[in-house]
Amino acid sequence: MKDNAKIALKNEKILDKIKQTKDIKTLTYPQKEQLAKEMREEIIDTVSKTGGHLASNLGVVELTIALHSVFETPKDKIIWDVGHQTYGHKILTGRREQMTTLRQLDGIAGFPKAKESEYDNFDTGHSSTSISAALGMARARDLQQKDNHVIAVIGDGALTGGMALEALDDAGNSKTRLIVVLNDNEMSISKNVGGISRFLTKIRTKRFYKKSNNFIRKILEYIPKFGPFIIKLARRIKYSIKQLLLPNMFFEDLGFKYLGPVDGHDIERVEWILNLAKKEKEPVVVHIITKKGKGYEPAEKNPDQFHATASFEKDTGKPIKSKIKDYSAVFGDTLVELAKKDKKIVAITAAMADGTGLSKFKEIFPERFFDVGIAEQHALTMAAGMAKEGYIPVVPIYSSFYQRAYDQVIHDICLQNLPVVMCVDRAGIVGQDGETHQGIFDLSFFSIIPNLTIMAPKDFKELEEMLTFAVKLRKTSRYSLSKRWRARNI
Ligand SMILES: Cc1ncc(C[n+]2csc(CCOP(=O)(O)OP(=O)(O)O)c2C)c(N)n1
Repeated sequence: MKDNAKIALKNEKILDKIKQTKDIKTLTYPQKEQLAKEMREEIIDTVSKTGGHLASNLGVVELTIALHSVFETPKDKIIWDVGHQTYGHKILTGRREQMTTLRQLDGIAGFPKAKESEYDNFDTGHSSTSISAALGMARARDLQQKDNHVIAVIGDGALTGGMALEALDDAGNSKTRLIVVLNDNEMSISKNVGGISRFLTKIRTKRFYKKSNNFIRKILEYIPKFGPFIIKLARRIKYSIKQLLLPNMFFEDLGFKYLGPVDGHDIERVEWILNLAKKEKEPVVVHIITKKGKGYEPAEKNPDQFHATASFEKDTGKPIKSKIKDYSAVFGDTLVELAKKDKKIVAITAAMADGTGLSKFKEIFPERFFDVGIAEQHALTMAAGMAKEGYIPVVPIYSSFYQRAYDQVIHDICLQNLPVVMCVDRAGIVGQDGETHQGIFDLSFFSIIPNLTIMAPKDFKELEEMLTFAVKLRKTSRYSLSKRWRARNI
């Protein structure tokens, strides 16, 4: 019996044997599956005590193992988009023992931190940055004639952010060697929305095309003389056939080679496709399909609830502390009451309906509710357009994500003096999510903008009154208005 197999039989944890990422490469596939199981158990155990991003982390366990198996990390650089899914990566890269300190003062951060580990190649936290950063690193690599790989791992939710699309546009055109792993679980925090999401669904459902394509090729290879000729001919017309079957060849038309989709929980398949990507000399998209919350029933059933969670009972998934009423909930309830009286009120979210307290509004007024994807810039300029046409757009966004849309606030809303009610959620210190999520700049950057009234409620009552005032002020004055509150929950 091989030594590796003995490890599993002795009932020892495979994780105990992983001292460096090189050790993962020596494992057999059954051992890697066992490793995935152990990582899941540790992630669930940690997050049940510390709170954190559970469902996204459970979804990428196999991908994390495959990435560290196929690539020479940290020489090859992995850039994790948003970075909320890096707990498994941290466990495998020397931080397993410290995971009990996750998201605590001086503990392990909930997002990648270069100062924490050489395996964290780029600090993330805000969405849709990975492809830009990876392309920058790939271009720098080429200028220095180095040969390492650069891999951006981006979710289907993060792909809805404008910056990701700008980066795809540039990267595809540049032909720079770069790997983009698209982790498609059909979810942003809630169900993913928009045209890109629909397009990905189309690819997923056309999987039969790829399978039948390979099958036909294999048969043709057995036919002497004519077989290879037909294959050659088929290759020539492949593009047009593909276009016929997959009308939206989005990635290939942008200049990427597209590989996939494959089951992201099948480590062997994921390694196989990553190895194919590794050989490419041009930018390539590797499309993997995963399940958010994989391996933990409560999270599989309610991936949105377990996207980010407070501490919970492991056996049931129930929260340890019952949720107290917070500012977001008061905001949501008040807005619903106001919207009942005024049909012009509309609510806009950038993929954060639950977090910003808009779930009730969405349910009661679906036709006046707009989830635009992770697209804060678009959300605000779209709000400006609606305001121009006489509507009262109310746009709650977390303070740190308002940073994304600074120009839209100035150029599209305030300079045109348009009445948009901008609600700044999670203002102030937010603690566990760390510096990328602190809501500490909003007062400084909002206070110098003309035509903007700022209010900061100190309690729930003031929040209700200020929101009511904001909506009315907008109807009687030319001033647009921003409202700000401190969150008690993170
Ligand atoms: C600019 C910005 N807006 C909003 C968020 C909040 N946010 C964190 S993760 C997430 C969803 C990401 O979805 P996806 O990329 O598909 O990853 P998944 O969690 O599904 O694995 C959102 C909206 C953020 N981090 N950055």
